[in-house]
Amino acid sequence: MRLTIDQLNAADQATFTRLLDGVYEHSPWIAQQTWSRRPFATLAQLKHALAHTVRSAPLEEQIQLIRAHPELAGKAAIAGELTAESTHEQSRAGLTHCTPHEFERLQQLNSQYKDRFGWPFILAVRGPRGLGLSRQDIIETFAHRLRNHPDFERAECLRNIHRIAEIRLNDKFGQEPVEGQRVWDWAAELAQHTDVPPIEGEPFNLTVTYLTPAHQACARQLQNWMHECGFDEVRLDAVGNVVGVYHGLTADAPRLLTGSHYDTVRNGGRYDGRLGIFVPMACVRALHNRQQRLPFGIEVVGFAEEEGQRYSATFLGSSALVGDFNPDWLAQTDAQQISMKTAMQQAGLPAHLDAIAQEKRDPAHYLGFVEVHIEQGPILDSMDMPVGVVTSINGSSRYAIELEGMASHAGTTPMAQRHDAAAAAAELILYVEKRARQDEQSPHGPSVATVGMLQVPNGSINVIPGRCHLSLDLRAPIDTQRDALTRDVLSELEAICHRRGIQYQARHLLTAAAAPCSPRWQQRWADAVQRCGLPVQALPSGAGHDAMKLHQILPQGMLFVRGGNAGISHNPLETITADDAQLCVEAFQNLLDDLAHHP
Ligand code: HGY
Ligand code: MN
Ligand code: MN
Repeated sequence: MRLTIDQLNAADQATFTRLLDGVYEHSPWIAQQTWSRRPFATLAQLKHALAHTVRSAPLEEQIQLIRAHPELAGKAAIAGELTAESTHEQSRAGLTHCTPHEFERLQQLNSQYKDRFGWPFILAVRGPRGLGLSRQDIIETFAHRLRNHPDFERAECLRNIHRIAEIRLNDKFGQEPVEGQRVWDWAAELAQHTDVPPIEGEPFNLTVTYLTPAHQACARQLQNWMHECGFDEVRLDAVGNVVGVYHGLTADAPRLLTGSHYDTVRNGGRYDGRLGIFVPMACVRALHNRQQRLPFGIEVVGFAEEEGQRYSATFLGSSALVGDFNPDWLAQTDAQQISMKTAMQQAGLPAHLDAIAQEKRDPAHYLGFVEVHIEQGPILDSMDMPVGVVTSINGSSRYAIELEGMASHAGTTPMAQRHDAAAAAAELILYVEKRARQDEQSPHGPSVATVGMLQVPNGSINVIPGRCHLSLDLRAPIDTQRDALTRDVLSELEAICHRRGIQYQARHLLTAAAAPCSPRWQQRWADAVQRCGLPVQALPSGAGHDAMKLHQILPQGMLFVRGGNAGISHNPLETITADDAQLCVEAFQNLLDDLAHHP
């Protein structure tokens, strides 16, 4: 008999607790304490309220909750003492059919883990999609998590307990996050295309940079899916953006512009950017299947290049849409000395400026720009909040720094006579970190600064580094703070090089203005999230997004979704759940509905 939210809202505390029996393993106190927060508008709100009860509980109770769970393929399983839910989950994940080697490995991991943390390893074995992890996935995750810091690992166990509870609640309610699973599956399928073929025994490396064969395969795949979803127009534009248009009541009706990028960083995650293409695609698919037209059109753009990996041309795709494509980019060459112009020609693109200039959008034809994106940080995940509304996007500046000292013999050159380029770089790196932290209490929000690339070209173990290359990525919530940070770092670079007798070149790569999100579109996202029954969590974006380019010509608003693994991103561990993807689709549908009724 399926449980309903009305049943729970009408239940007394004892009945409420009984109806939710088994959701949190051997821990009825969570339902008991959450009862007083009813009524719940949606299942999503109930899930968040239950998680909030755990988050507000004393540390000791949280640890007791973790300890209430059985080990994976552990003693309780062997003795047949698992709860019905755990039995179902562990057997569905194949943990009752381990090979002797797998079983042995799991016993070893259980004991190492227990010795290190003092509680059992908790993993939602039904996984982020809900279909179930393989034994290999489980064992690899188990071994990987053994290395975590205890505080991080305790939080990770609680995240997995909430994921287990979420799946158990879905089962009780007979609910399946179908649209979220569709988005999740699109991400999994598109991630099969990568510049770096899988290396035996190595984790899968997702790298899709501008106009490579994998990038072009992604563009074809996105166009095919857009056709299948029922878009009226699908095309590849002059810079490789994939553009899908679903008409409004008329083909020339004003449009909502949305989308995100489909390129990735090297060895990146499968949701960064792409999620923001798939979510509106799923919404268009649902409208098409209902043969429903809105008073406005929906234009979904898969931006071809946002990360600036192959060429230093960050936000290239969205720059074309705002008429800000830098002509110098065409002559830029990649690591193989292939110019962007040549790469475009090889990919069958026009590769000339007037075709690119045609891509500039007339803002008069658009209502605004919205982008759905993973948060790429720990805030939402640390609050058990599935989605959040972005207030502003950090401004950034990027530089490529080349230091030139003097290569000389590591054994004979006295320390006081060295011009060590790497030591100069090290001194700058520590300054960058210290200087960014000075802004931690800034009223506008903190700055962040990163040296993400550091290289001693042709270095040798017994040669003092004569040259050193490094990158600077400096960000702040407002432009004046970003500029002060940049100014200080560059003047410290000057001082360090003067002191050490080092020559340097600082090549400016990018300055992106901070982009405050439009209050109107923040409110639209907030209303959309509230209609999902969730509290509205506003937060700034430390990461840059295509929305900050569209900000130049249109009001923009962003919806963030929490990432698993404490929101890690630009990393293969980047992950989201199908249930959270479902909430993104539902929130987007709420926004479309609101826009249709209150333009
Ligand atoms: O670096 C960024 O902020 C974005 O992921 N390109
Ligand atoms: Mn990114
Ligand atoms: Mn991104």
